[in-house]
Amino acid sequence: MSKGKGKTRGSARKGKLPLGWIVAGLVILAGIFFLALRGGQQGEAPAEGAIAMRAGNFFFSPKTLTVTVGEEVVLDIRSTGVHTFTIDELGVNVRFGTGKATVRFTPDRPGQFEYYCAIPGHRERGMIGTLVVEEGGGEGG
Ligand SMILES: [Cu+2]
Repeated sequence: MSKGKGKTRGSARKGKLPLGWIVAGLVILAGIFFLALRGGQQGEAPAEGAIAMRAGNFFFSPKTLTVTVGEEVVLDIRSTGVHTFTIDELGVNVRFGTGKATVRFTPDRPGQFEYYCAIPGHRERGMIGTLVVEEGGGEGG
């Protein structure tokens, strides 16, 4: 049993990245990923899967949303002016002002529903759209 420091595995290293470099690379990648995650949570990035929407005088954009029954809908709204996002049939009615707002709801049935702004006069001027709720888990026919 020799306790020497001599490296006798010379040929084994040939053509391979030293383990140290691999570990360092993974640590750096993990760090970047971690920072990115933190940034997402602390910043104003929308939630995962959120639908970006703009509301203004007098429109919603997009004018058609397609979602799935039973899956939570998260709308990341940027608004100019005071408006609401209202769907009578689904019991959704959220009021917000200029800036950012998040509207969450889960459609419990398929179909087409009208969403609109409930501020007097806005609906008539174009703040209206269509929510299409599709069946989940494949087509029923
Ligand atoms: Cu409005």
